[in-house]
Amino acid sequence: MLSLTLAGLELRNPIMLAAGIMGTTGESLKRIAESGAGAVVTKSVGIEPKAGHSNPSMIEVDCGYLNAMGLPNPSYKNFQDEIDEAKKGGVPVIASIFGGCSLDFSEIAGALQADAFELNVSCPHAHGYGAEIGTDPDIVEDVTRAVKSSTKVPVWVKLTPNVTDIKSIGLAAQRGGADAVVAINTIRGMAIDIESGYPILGNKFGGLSGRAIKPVAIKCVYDLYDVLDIPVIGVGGISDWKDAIEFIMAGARAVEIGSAVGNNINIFSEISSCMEAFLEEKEWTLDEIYGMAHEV
Ligand code: RRO
Repeated sequence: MLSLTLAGLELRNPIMLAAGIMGTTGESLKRIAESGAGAVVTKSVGIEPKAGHSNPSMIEVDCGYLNAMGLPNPSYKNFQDEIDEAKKGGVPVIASIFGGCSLDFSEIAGALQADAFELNVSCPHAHGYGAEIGTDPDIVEDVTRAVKSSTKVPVWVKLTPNVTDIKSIGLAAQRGGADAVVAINTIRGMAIDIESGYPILGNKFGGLSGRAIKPVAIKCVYDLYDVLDIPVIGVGGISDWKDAIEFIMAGARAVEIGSAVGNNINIFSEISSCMEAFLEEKEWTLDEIYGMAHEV
Protein backbone atom coordinates (compact mmCIF):
# COMPACT_ATOMS: atom_id res chain seq x y z
CA MET A 1 0.00 0.00 0.00
CA LEU A 2 1.50 3.30 -1.08
CA SER A 3 -1.33 5.62 0.00
CA LEU A 4 -0.46 8.42 2.40
CA THR A 5 -1.56 11.71 3.88
CA LEU A 6 0.81 14.43 2.75
CA ALA A 7 0.56 17.90 4.26
CA GLY A 8 -3.24 17.67 4.41
CA LEU A 9 -3.76 15.86 1.11
CA GLU A 10 -4.85 12.24 0.69
CA LEU A 11 -2.67 10.62 -1.98
CA ARG A 12 -3.08 7.14 -3.49
CA ASN A 13 0.69 7.05 -4.02
CA PRO A 14 3.64 9.41 -3.39
CA ILE A 15 4.62 9.84 -7.07
CA MET A 16 3.46 13.22 -8.40
CA LEU A 17 3.87 15.27 -11.56
CA ALA A 18 6.33 18.17 -11.10
CA ALA A 19 5.52 21.72 -12.17
CA GLY A 20 6.42 22.68 -15.71
CA ILE A 21 5.88 19.38 -17.54
CA MET A 22 2.57 18.83 -19.32
CA GLY A 23 0.99 21.18 -16.83
CA THR A 24 -0.38 23.95 -19.01
CA THR A 25 -3.71 22.39 -19.99
CA GLY A 26 -6.35 20.61 -17.95
CA GLU A 27 -6.43 17.86 -20.58
CA SER A 28 -2.74 17.00 -20.21
CA LEU A 29 -2.91 17.16 -16.40
CA LYS A 30 -5.94 14.85 -16.46
CA ARG A 31 -4.06 12.47 -18.74
CA ILE A 32 -1.15 12.32 -16.27
CA ALA A 33 -3.59 11.75 -13.40
CA GLU A 34 -5.23 8.90 -15.32
CA SER A 35 -1.83 7.38 -16.06
CA GLY A 36 -1.26 6.80 -12.33
CA ALA A 37 0.21 9.94 -10.70
CA GLY A 38 -0.65 10.47 -7.03
CA ALA A 39 -1.18 14.20 -7.66
CA VAL A 40 -0.40 16.71 -10.38
CA VAL A 41 1.24 20.13 -10.20
CA THR A 42 0.39 22.74 -12.85
CA LYS A 43 2.80 24.92 -14.82
CA SER A 44 3.47 28.06 -12.76
CA VAL A 45 0.95 30.85 -13.31
CA GLY A 46 1.33 34.52 -12.42
CA ILE A 47 -0.59 37.78 -12.41
CA GLU A 48 -0.32 38.73 -16.10
CA PRO A 49 -0.03 36.59 -19.26
CA LYS A 50 3.62 36.03 -20.20
CA ALA A 51 5.06 34.81 -23.51
CA GLY A 52 8.31 33.56 -21.97
CA HIS A 53 11.90 33.80 -23.19
CA SER A 54 12.86 33.57 -26.86
CA ASN A 55 13.83 30.26 -28.46
CA PRO A 56 15.73 28.02 -28.09
CA SER A 57 14.17 27.71 -24.65
CA MET A 58 14.94 24.04 -23.97
CA ILE A 59 17.86 21.87 -25.10
CA GLU A 60 19.17 18.43 -24.25
CA VAL A 61 22.62 18.28 -22.63
CA ASP A 62 24.65 15.41 -21.17
CA CYS A 63 22.47 13.62 -18.60
CA GLY A 64 19.73 16.23 -18.62
CA TYR A 65 18.08 19.30 -20.04
CA LEU A 66 18.68 23.02 -19.89
CA ASN A 67 15.59 25.22 -20.03
CA ALA A 68 14.89 28.91 -19.93
CA MET A 69 11.19 28.86 -20.73
CA GLY A 70 10.75 32.15 -18.85
CA LEU A 71 7.50 31.46 -17.01
CA PRO A 72 5.21 31.37 -20.07
CA ASN A 73 1.63 31.29 -18.78
CA PRO A 74 -1.85 32.62 -19.56
CA SER A 75 -2.24 34.43 -16.15
CA TYR A 76 -4.15 32.95 -13.26
CA LYS A 77 -7.21 34.85 -14.49
CA ASN A 78 -7.42 32.44 -17.45
CA PHE A 79 -6.43 29.28 -15.64
CA GLN A 80 -9.31 28.11 -13.40
CA ASP A 81 -10.95 26.14 -16.24
CA GLU A 82 -7.73 24.17 -16.72
CA ILE A 83 -7.58 23.32 -13.02
CA ASP A 84 -11.24 22.26 -13.07
CA GLU A 85 -10.62 20.01 -16.07
CA ALA A 86 -7.52 18.53 -14.38
CA LYS A 87 -9.59 17.72 -11.28
CA LYS A 88 -11.61 15.27 -13.39
CA GLY A 89 -8.51 13.05 -13.26
CA GLY A 90 -9.51 12.22 -9.68
CA VAL A 91 -6.27 13.18 -7.89
CA PRO A 92 -5.29 16.39 -6.07
CA VAL A 93 -4.39 19.29 -8.36
CA ILE A 94 -1.73 21.61 -6.98
CA ALA A 95 -1.45 25.05 -8.56
CA SER A 96 2.11 26.27 -8.94
CA ILE A 97 2.08 30.06 -8.65
CA PHE A 98 4.67 32.81 -8.92
CA GLY A 99 4.80 36.53 -8.23
CA GLY A 100 7.19 39.37 -7.57
CA CYS A 101 6.00 40.09 -4.01
CA SER A 102 3.72 38.71 -1.32
CA LEU A 103 0.76 40.74 -2.65
CA ASP A 104 1.02 39.02 -6.05
CA PHE A 105 1.14 35.60 -4.43
CA SER A 106 -1.81 36.23 -2.12
CA GLU A 107 -3.92 37.71 -4.94
CA ILE A 108 -3.46 34.52 -6.96
CA ALA A 109 -3.92 32.12 -4.05
CA GLY A 110 -7.03 33.99 -2.94
CA ALA A 111 -8.60 33.66 -6.38
CA LEU A 112 -7.73 30.17 -7.66
CA GLN A 113 -9.58 27.07 -6.46
CA ALA A 114 -6.94 24.34 -6.25
CA ASP A 115 -6.31 21.49 -3.80
CA ALA A 116 -3.02 23.07 -2.70
CA PHE A 117 -0.56 25.73 -3.82
CA GLU A 118 3.10 25.30 -4.63
CA LEU A 119 4.88 28.64 -4.36
CA ASN A 120 7.54 29.04 -7.03
CA VAL A 121 10.26 31.08 -5.35
CA SER A 122 12.95 29.20 -7.21
CA CYS A 123 12.88 29.60 -11.01
CA PRO A 124 16.59 30.27 -11.75
CA HIS A 125 16.22 32.64 -14.70
CA ALA A 126 13.27 34.99 -14.20
CA HIS A 127 14.01 38.64 -13.54
CA GLY A 128 12.12 39.82 -10.44
CA TYR A 129 10.61 36.41 -9.72
CA GLY A 130 11.56 32.92 -8.63
CA ALA A 131 15.05 32.54 -7.19
CA GLU A 132 15.55 36.32 -7.19
CA ILE A 133 13.15 36.41 -4.25
CA GLY A 134 13.55 32.80 -3.05
CA THR A 135 17.17 33.30 -2.01
CA ASP A 136 16.15 35.79 0.70
CA PRO A 137 14.80 34.05 3.82
CA ASP A 138 12.82 37.13 4.95
CA ILE A 139 10.97 37.37 1.62
CA VAL A 140 10.28 33.63 1.57
CA GLU A 141 8.81 33.85 5.07
CA ASP A 142 6.67 36.90 4.14
CA VAL A 143 5.38 35.38 0.91
CA THR A 144 4.51 32.11 2.63
CA ARG A 145 2.72 33.88 5.48
CA ALA A 146 0.77 36.04 3.02
CA VAL A 147 -0.42 33.02 1.04
CA LYS A 148 -1.31 31.10 4.20
CA SER A 149 -3.58 33.94 5.26
CA SER A 150 -5.35 34.09 1.89
CA THR A 151 -6.19 30.39 1.45
CA LYS A 152 -7.31 27.43 3.54
CA VAL A 153 -5.64 24.77 1.38
CA PRO A 154 -2.11 23.44 2.00
CA VAL A 155 0.80 25.61 0.91
CA TRP A 156 4.04 24.09 -0.33
CA VAL A 157 7.15 26.15 -1.05
CA LYS A 158 9.47 25.06 -3.86
CA LEU A 159 13.08 25.85 -3.05
CA THR A 160 16.07 26.75 -5.17
CA PRO A 161 19.34 24.82 -4.81
CA ASN A 162 21.18 27.94 -6.02
CA VAL A 163 21.96 29.06 -2.47
CA THR A 164 24.74 28.51 0.02
CA ASP A 165 22.43 27.06 2.67
CA ILE A 166 19.08 25.64 1.57
CA LYS A 167 18.23 24.82 5.20
CA SER A 168 17.89 28.51 6.08
CA ILE A 169 15.38 28.98 3.24
CA GLY A 170 13.44 25.87 4.27
CA LEU A 171 13.30 27.12 7.84
CA ALA A 172 12.02 30.51 6.61
CA ALA A 173 9.20 28.77 4.71
CA GLN A 174 8.37 26.77 7.83
CA ARG A 175 8.28 29.94 9.96
CA GLY A 176 5.90 31.46 7.43
CA GLY A 177 3.53 28.55 7.96
CA ALA A 178 4.34 26.30 4.96
CA ASP A 179 2.75 22.84 5.08
CA ALA A 180 5.66 21.33 3.11
CA VAL A 181 8.72 22.30 1.12
CA VAL A 182 9.58 20.97 -2.32
CA ALA A 183 13.27 20.49 -3.15
CA ILE A 184 14.64 21.25 -5.68
CA ASN A 185 13.98 23.51 -8.66
CA THR A 186 16.53 23.47 -11.48
CA ILE A 187 20.22 24.33 -11.08
CA ARG A 188 21.50 27.38 -12.94
CA GLY A 189 23.45 26.31 -16.03
CA MET A 190 24.59 27.29 -19.51
CA ALA A 191 25.72 25.78 -22.83
CA ILE A 192 27.74 27.40 -25.64
CA ASP A 193 27.79 26.49 -29.34
CA ILE A 194 31.48 26.12 -30.18
CA GLU A 195 30.97 26.74 -33.93
CA SER A 196 29.64 30.26 -33.33
CA GLY A 197 30.79 30.93 -29.77
CA TYR A 198 27.25 31.96 -28.84
CA PRO A 199 25.30 30.83 -25.80
CA ILE A 200 22.69 28.37 -27.12
CA LEU A 201 19.64 29.30 -25.04
CA GLY A 202 17.71 32.40 -26.10
CA ASN A 203 18.09 33.65 -22.53
CA LYS A 204 21.82 32.67 -22.57
CA PHE A 205 21.51 30.68 -19.33
CA GLY A 206 18.82 28.54 -17.77
CA GLY A 207 18.05 25.72 -15.36
CA LEU A 208 19.51 22.21 -15.48
CA SER A 209 17.14 19.28 -14.83
CA GLY A 210 17.24 15.53 -15.35
CA ARG A 211 19.55 12.74 -14.19
CA ALA A 212 22.54 15.06 -13.72
CA ILE A 213 20.96 16.85 -10.76
CA LYS A 214 19.79 13.88 -8.69
CA PRO A 215 22.75 13.77 -6.25
CA VAL A 216 22.36 17.52 -5.60
CA ALA A 217 18.65 17.08 -4.91
CA ILE A 218 19.24 14.09 -2.64
CA LYS A 219 21.65 16.11 -0.51
CA CYS A 220 19.21 19.03 -0.29
CA VAL A 221 16.38 16.70 0.79
CA TYR A 222 18.67 15.02 3.32
CA ASP A 223 19.69 18.37 4.84
CA LEU A 224 16.13 19.74 4.94
CA TYR A 225 14.81 16.58 6.62
CA ASP A 226 17.33 17.14 9.42
CA VAL A 227 16.11 20.62 10.32
CA LEU A 228 12.41 20.80 9.39
CA ASP A 229 9.29 19.59 11.16
CA ILE A 230 7.20 19.86 8.00
CA PRO A 231 7.46 17.26 5.19
CA VAL A 232 9.95 17.55 2.35
CA ILE A 233 8.84 16.63 -1.17
CA GLY A 234 11.75 15.49 -3.34
CA VAL A 235 12.22 16.42 -6.98
CA GLY A 236 15.23 16.45 -9.28
CA GLY A 237 16.43 13.80 -11.70
CA ILE A 238 14.10 10.94 -10.76
CA SER A 239 14.05 8.54 -13.69
CA ASP A 240 12.97 5.23 -12.16
CA TRP A 241 11.68 3.52 -9.01
CA LYS A 242 15.14 3.18 -7.48
CA ASP A 243 15.58 6.93 -7.62
CA ALA A 244 12.21 7.42 -5.92
CA ILE A 245 13.18 5.01 -3.12
CA GLU A 246 16.48 6.84 -2.70
CA PHE A 247 14.67 10.16 -2.23
CA ILE A 248 12.33 8.67 0.37
CA MET A 249 15.29 7.17 2.24
CA ALA A 250 16.93 10.63 2.16
CA GLY A 251 13.85 12.06 3.87
CA ALA A 252 11.27 12.85 1.18
CA ARG A 253 7.66 12.07 2.12
CA ALA A 254 6.76 12.05 -1.57
CA VAL A 255 8.42 12.84 -4.89
CA GLU A 256 7.70 14.73 -8.07
CA ILE A 257 8.81 13.73 -11.56
CA GLY A 258 9.58 16.25 -14.28
CA SER A 259 12.06 15.64 -17.09
CA ALA A 260 11.57 11.85 -17.17
CA VAL A 261 7.86 12.23 -18.00
CA GLY A 262 8.92 13.51 -21.43
CA ASN A 263 10.18 10.03 -22.36
CA ASN A 264 7.46 7.96 -20.72
CA ILE A 265 4.03 9.02 -19.59
CA ASN A 266 3.52 5.65 -17.85
CA ILE A 267 6.37 6.36 -15.45
CA PHE A 268 4.01 7.02 -12.50
CA SER A 269 2.33 3.61 -12.54
CA GLU A 270 5.62 1.86 -13.37
CA ILE A 271 7.39 3.45 -10.39
CA SER A 272 4.46 2.74 -8.06
CA SER A 273 4.23 -0.94 -8.95
CA CYS A 274 8.01 -1.53 -8.81
CA MET A 275 8.19 0.34 -5.51
CA GLU A 276 5.42 -1.82 -4.06
CA ALA A 277 7.18 -5.01 -5.23
CA PHE A 278 10.48 -3.84 -3.70
CA LEU A 279 8.86 -3.01 -0.35
CA GLU A 280 7.08 -6.35 -0.31
CA GLU A 281 10.29 -8.25 -1.08
CA LYS A 282 12.16 -6.37 1.67
CA GLU A 283 9.18 -6.60 4.04
CA TRP A 284 9.36 -2.83 4.57
CA THR A 285 6.59 -0.25 4.60
CA LEU A 286 6.76 3.21 3.09
CA ASP A 287 6.88 4.62 6.62
CA GLU A 288 9.83 2.41 7.52
CA ILE A 289 12.03 3.59 4.62
CA TYR A 290 11.11 7.26 5.15
CA GLY A 291 14.35 8.96 6.28
CA MET A 292 16.10 5.58 6.63
CA ALA A 293 19.44 7.04 5.51
CA HIS A 294 19.48 9.14 8.69
CA GLU A 295 19.52 6.11 10.95
CA VAL A 296 23.18 5.27 10.34
O1 RRO B 1 9.37 28.64 -16.88
C1 RRO B 1 10.57 28.39 -16.63
O2 RRO B 1 11.49 28.81 -17.34
C2 RRO B 1 10.99 27.63 -15.44
C3 RRO B 1 10.37 27.71 -14.21
BR1 RRO B 1 8.82 28.68 -13.95
C4 RRO B 1 10.93 27.04 -13.10
O3 RRO B 1 10.47 27.11 -11.95
N1 RRO B 1 12.07 26.34 -13.30
C5 RRO B 1 12.64 26.23 -14.50
O4 RRO B 1 13.68 25.56 -14.64
N2 RRO B 1 12.10 26.88 -15.57
